Amino acid sequence: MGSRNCENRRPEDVLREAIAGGITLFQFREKGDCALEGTAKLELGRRLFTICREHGIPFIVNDDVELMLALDADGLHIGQEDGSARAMRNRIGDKILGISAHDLYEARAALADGADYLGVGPMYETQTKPDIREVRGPDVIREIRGAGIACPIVGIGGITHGKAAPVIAAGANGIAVISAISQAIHPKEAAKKLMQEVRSR
Ligand code: TZP
Ligand code: MG
Repeated sequence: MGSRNCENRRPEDVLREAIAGGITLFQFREKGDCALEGTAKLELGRRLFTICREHGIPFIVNDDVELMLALDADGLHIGQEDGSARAMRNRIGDKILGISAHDLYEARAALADGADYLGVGPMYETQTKPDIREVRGPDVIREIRGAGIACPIVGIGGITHGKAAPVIAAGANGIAVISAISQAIHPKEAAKKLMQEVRSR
């Protein structure tokens, strides 16, 4: 999540509520129209990182290795269009490296390049990311697991209450969501319900 995903609320408040609702990891993803840049992005990242630290929640930075290193965050997440994964692995040492994968081929390549976990999606249609690839649903995760890949996997994309269980049933360890929590009227309750659905599998 980033500031653009929080409508007219403070991202700090949304994050605090999400943590109170039970999220286990946070990724700072400052993207989209009017996304913060430079010092403003760094400062928001630092404030959100501090909140995560206070609650023992790992803090991952999306697609900005300089920011990740500047904050000394817990890890970096990159997509298929974000440059050489192997080069990123070398730059961040033993920090957590997450890579987005859309199919078995990309999953294998990501692990060969040093990914610690995979974000697989889009599971469902979503308004949050305009340039998503084809929606292939939880079956992609089933296919990746079927090939013997055992690393941590989170499903992502359009996951809302009622749609998390099929993602876990397909073999994911968890789910990554933005709008289902950040745009909820009550982010804490939304996180709690999603967590219950994940844990019920
Ligand atoms: N990558 C694939 S779908 C997506 C990203 C970052 C957006 C996820 O947001 P939402 O609101 O949970 O669909
Ligand atoms: Mg990216």
